Amino acid sequence: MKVVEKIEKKQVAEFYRQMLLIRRFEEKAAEMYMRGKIRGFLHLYIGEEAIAVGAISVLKPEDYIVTHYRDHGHAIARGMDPKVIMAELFGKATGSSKGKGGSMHLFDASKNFLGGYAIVGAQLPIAVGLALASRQLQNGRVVLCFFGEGAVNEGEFHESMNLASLWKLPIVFFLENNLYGMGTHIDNTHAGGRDVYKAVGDYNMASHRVDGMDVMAVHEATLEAVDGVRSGEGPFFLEALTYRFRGHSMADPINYRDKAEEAEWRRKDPIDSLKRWALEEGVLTKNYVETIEEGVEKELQAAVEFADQSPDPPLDSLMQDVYA
Ligand SMILES: Cc1ncc(C[n+]2csc(CCOP(=O)(O)OP(=O)(O)O)c2C)c(N)n1
Repeated sequence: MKVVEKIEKKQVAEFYRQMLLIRRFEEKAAEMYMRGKIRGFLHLYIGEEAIAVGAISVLKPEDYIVTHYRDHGHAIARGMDPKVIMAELFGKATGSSKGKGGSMHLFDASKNFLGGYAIVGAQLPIAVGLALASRQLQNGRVVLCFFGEGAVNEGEFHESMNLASLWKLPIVFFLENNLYGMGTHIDNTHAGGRDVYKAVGDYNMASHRVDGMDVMAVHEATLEAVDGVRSGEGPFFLEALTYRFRGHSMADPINYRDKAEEAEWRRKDPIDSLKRWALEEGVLTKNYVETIEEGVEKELQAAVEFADQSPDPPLDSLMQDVYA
């Protein structure tokens, strides 16, 4: 665990609470999917929690977040209510998009959490547009845009890097490199090798790689990146190395990965690592950790009950909020 000097105990406890909330939320979601309560696509973020929590902790409320379809972690770290997210997954009228968006399209304008995009790389030009608006309006807002390594071979990735750098836009591009795009390893898809963060040097953009399993390291790296971006230095590219512990989606039996590789990454579990470190170093007491864990369980129980008891969207809302 990276030792970050200025971090307070309160912040460490909050990192632990949020990461655990995301992990348990998704375990519950997987269970509800198996029971047929959640249908359609469900992509779990389990294993990658340190990134959403470490990075989003740095933002101000007025900053924007745009992300991909593996979005539950980002939404929870941004403070969206797990009840409302679970209801959205259940397709209920009380969900964040009245049950019409589902898992891949979480959205909350009041928190400047602007989605949840299912098309790989589609969030990048949207994020660049938001950053351009921030610069034109001079409102000091920074955009944090998450994507996977599958997006870096898309044309719009390169267009986005180019314009963001050319126009010195206030945006942090955050690559969550979990090594696999669906069933394919990065070595079989990316000609530029494993050091993706170095490639944006060609766009004259500052970049850095961080351990995506270490919430403290992610927090510190994002803090530096956001500070520079906010002060007008232009965009920053951060790459975090991570691993999704589950399949690409609930439908993926993961028969393309080496079990020894999986076991090695599981040993780096970001939640276990933080807990072990915090207890060993006396940053948090066992009692306090247990109180956090109980709180998370209660919150999730309430979320599932809320989603289950909420009404379906009424039939006459079928054509509402539909743009054609
Ligand atoms: C433009 C486009 N091409 C293909 C797909 C199908 N698809 C969905 S997810 C995915 C893999 C993306 O992998 P990555 O960006 O590494 O993110 P991860 O799922 O690993 O978080 C693909 C190919 C899509 N949704 N959009």
